[in-house]
Amino acid sequence: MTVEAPGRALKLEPIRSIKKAPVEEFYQSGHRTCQGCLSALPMRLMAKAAGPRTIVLGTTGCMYVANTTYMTTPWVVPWMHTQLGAAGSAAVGTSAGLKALMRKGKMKDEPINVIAFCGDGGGADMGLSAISAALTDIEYNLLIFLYDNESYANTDIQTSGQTPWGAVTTFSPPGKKFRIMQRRWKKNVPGMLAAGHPDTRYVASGTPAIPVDMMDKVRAALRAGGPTYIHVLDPCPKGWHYDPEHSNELGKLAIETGIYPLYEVKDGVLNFTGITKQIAEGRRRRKPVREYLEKQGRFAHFKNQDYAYFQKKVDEMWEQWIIPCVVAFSYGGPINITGDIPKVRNRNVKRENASWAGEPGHSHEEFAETPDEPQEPWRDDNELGRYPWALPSTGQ
Ligand SMILES: Cc1ncc(C[n+]2csc(CCOP(=O)(O)OP(=O)(O)O)c2C)c(N)n1
Ligand code: SF4
Ligand SMILES: [Mg+2]
Repeated sequence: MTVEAPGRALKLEPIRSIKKAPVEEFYQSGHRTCQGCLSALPMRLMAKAAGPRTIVLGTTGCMYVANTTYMTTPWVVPWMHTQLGAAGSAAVGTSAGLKALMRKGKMKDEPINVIAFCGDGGGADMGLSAISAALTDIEYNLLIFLYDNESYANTDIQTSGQTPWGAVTTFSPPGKKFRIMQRRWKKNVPGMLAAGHPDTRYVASGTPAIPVDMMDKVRAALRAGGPTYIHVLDPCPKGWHYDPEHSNELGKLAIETGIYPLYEVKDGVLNFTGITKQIAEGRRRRKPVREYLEKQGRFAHFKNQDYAYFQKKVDEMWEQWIIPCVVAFSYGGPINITGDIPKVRNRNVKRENASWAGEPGHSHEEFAETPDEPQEPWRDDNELGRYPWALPSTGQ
């Protein structure tokens, strides 16, 4: 059953080509983000796609602090800061407030976009429950836009639930005893939110490195009505340790290696988009994850077996998850129900499509046979009894 969200959604047509993107900017110069910051770019693209009838709310983080220094702001549309962790509640409150004012005739009854952005720390960790609650409030039109720079960047790059396995942060420096201090695999937030909120009409993943895809997803979310969610991966030169000129290249490599998939779930139907769609349909091979990881200083301490472990985990996402990279388990079956069994598309991606197949230097099996370190990639002393309980906390 689809319940219409009261209030109209703006009719925003897909952009489809960068040449057809609106020229107006609603997030302008005047911000103080680092050079090459791909968290600022999605703000600009999101505002451009949404247009002038938009209210933006944002939680504490780089996109608050660096955007509101010394009484300056790049926001041309109305913008409000909200607490770290409060994107979901601020979005519901604003949307509910607008509806009430329109119902009482205190303001013109017209469709207005409500977009609440949050970082990975504020959204994927601290504010996850508020986002989840917002995604069940189907009577409100709102978009939660999570910009994921894979750390608590504003407070000097602490580990978040989105920090990749093995990455150096100020909370996870490699040491003499333990080379790998960040041993948690990145939380699958868009997949979790899509799978867990069946009444939400639109959930998508994107990156500003592929701008038209991202802007069209913003428009699709705002058109859909009801509560919606978009997750965007944003390379961060400061936290990921690379020259700012490579931001776009890294965003694209995250997709090409299959580490970060592009997709949208619209009214309960999942579709991969862009490069991810080509990989899922067997028309393109994933690049080895090493091509992405070795360009970033946060992985500079990696040894062969660390690259191999990372590759193995990404291969699992593609080859063992019931919907590759989206739903994080396989199925034990059998099902014995009457009626139509929904088709699960794009599963069982052939192993020949794996990035490293046949390419020397990238097979985790190859390295596993001749390890230059103990088998457990996170350990240097190979004393099983001391992992992981004897370790100090790595943060949060
Ligand atoms: C309740 C609360 N706890 C801690 C802080 C300190 N703080 C401000 S910004 C920030 C980092 C937020 O990380 P993220 O949401 O990922 O945004 P980013 O800085 O990476 O853009 C922290 C911990 C705060 N402002 N409020
Ligand atoms: S620390 Fe990262 S996210 Fe923050 S402003 Fe700099 S590049 Fe952008
Ligand atoms: Mg962050």
